[in-house]
Amino acid sequence: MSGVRVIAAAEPFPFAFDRAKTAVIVIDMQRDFVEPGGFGETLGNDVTRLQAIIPTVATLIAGARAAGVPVIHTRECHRPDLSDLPPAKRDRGNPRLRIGDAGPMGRILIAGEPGADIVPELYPLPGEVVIDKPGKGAFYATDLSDHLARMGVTTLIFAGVTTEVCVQTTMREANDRGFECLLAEDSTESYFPEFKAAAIAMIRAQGAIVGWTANTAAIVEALHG
Ligand code: TIU
Repeated sequence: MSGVRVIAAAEPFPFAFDRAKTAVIVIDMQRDFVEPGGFGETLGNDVTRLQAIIPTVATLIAGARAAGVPVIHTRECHRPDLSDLPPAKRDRGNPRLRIGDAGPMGRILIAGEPGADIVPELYPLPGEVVIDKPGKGAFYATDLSDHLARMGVTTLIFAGVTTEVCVQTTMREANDRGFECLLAEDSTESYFPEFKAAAIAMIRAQGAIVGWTANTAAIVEALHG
């Protein structure tokens, strides 16, 4: 279980990590972001781009589970009474439905509603940590730090949506907290391909200023190696 692995093909240079101190964190693979009628679509986005990565994320999750590497899941969602939803977030933009409004998958981005849950293909197993978060970053107003400390995790492998919003925010938060961060390039997606490309470039620029990136197949191979 222990032992250092190396992903030679990682960018901007090979990524070494201890499998025993690593977790995969899957950001916000919720129906509200990837299915029609959810939050993402009400913001005016084409959600089919995000649906396309589900099989690849499933491969990453399966690889982690088979290697005994913990998988952590996050969900961006709010309390039913909206007490954790600042007006600055609710009133932003001009969506067809705002957070808390009733949509075809229940109330938009509200904990416990069908739309706020994780897509069935990537559903957490019993015992896996699931973090409900009111912000874009997964550390803000959550107990994620406590879980990672308890688990002895020092390296995080990132997947999920969207690359430049919740994934990048969480990766930056993790980087500032001292975690080694690797993004699975083909297990993340954005509504805007140019934003995904830019986020990946800025994460690994300046000698991995935020972290590394690698393909899911290379990551899974290293997890098993
Ligand atoms: N999870 C996440 O990225 N939340 C967003 O609102 N993303 C958008 O790109 N809108």
